[in-house]
Amino acid sequence: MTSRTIRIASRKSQLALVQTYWVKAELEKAFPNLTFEVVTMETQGDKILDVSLSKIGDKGLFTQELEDGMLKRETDFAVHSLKDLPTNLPQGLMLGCVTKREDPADALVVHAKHKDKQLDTLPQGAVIGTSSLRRLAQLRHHFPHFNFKDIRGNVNTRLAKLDSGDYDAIILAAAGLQRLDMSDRIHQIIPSNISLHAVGQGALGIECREGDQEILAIIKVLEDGPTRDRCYAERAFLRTLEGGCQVPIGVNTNIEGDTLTLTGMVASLDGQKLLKDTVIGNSHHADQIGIDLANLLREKGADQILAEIER
Ligand code: DPM
Repeated sequence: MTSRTIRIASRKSQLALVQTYWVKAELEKAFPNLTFEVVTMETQGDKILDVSLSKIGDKGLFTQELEDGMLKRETDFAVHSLKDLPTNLPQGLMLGCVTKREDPADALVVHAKHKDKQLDTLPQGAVIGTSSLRRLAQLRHHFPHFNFKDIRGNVNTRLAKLDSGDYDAIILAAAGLQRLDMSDRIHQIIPSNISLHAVGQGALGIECREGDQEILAIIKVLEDGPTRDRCYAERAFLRTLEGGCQVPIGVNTNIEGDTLTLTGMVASLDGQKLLKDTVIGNSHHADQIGIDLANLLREKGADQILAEIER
């Protein structure tokens, strides 16, 4: 095996660094003779903070600069939050590893003055911060009396905006808060019957050059089979619906033995239309399960809903 230094590409946010250094530490344990180095980069998504996520578009917003570096051989692999990784990757790159997933659910984080409240008891007109169209559509569907307001920035920035009184509550991924050691900020885990999570949420995706067997053999030791199968089904569902990371599409998966259950939903931005269905199949055919569910929702009108949003 190689004696050179293996370079790991990462974004600079605190969450990205926690995730990347976890991967580095695990690989150092597994391969004590190899040397790893983290190379940090800024992405478009880190730089443009005054524009709503859905308006910037989604083609590799948080990944492209890292991908360019790998293609130029400046780095060897990149660690991403899997939900930020587009379902179609640039030519020459591949998803080489999916790590064990944390809780994929969304979490409600409230301002201190609402510490005795839950989603059902927050007052009429409460200002809820999110820039996820998926969270927006589903919460509007169930709680049309809230006032939804865009919020951008990394997890720490968002928590600071909440604490300063700009919002009554915000919605964040439980996994991000857990990895940042801020589980105490999770006020309520939002049940999946109210908010289906994003494709890949809570798992890390490690991207590398296609066919780089040396790197693949290294990163594969961190792969979690059940998480991989679930996320492959979720990603096939999103890819088939041609949804990027900024569409009101949510999922939930479950795996027991070889049986994989995928639930997915597509909603209109006002939350008025919400299509949801479930496909169950063999986890060895994870992609097909995602494709089948996408086609099922298409028959019910998913394409019209998505086309309206695009306009
Ligand atoms: C993507 C979305 C968001 C991030 C859209 C979505 C949330 C944006 C927002 C694709 N990426 O979820 O529908 O709420 O305004 C992001 C987070 C994590 C990865 C933060 C979060 C950490 C959790 C994980 C931002 N990307 O969702 O609270 O690893 O899944």
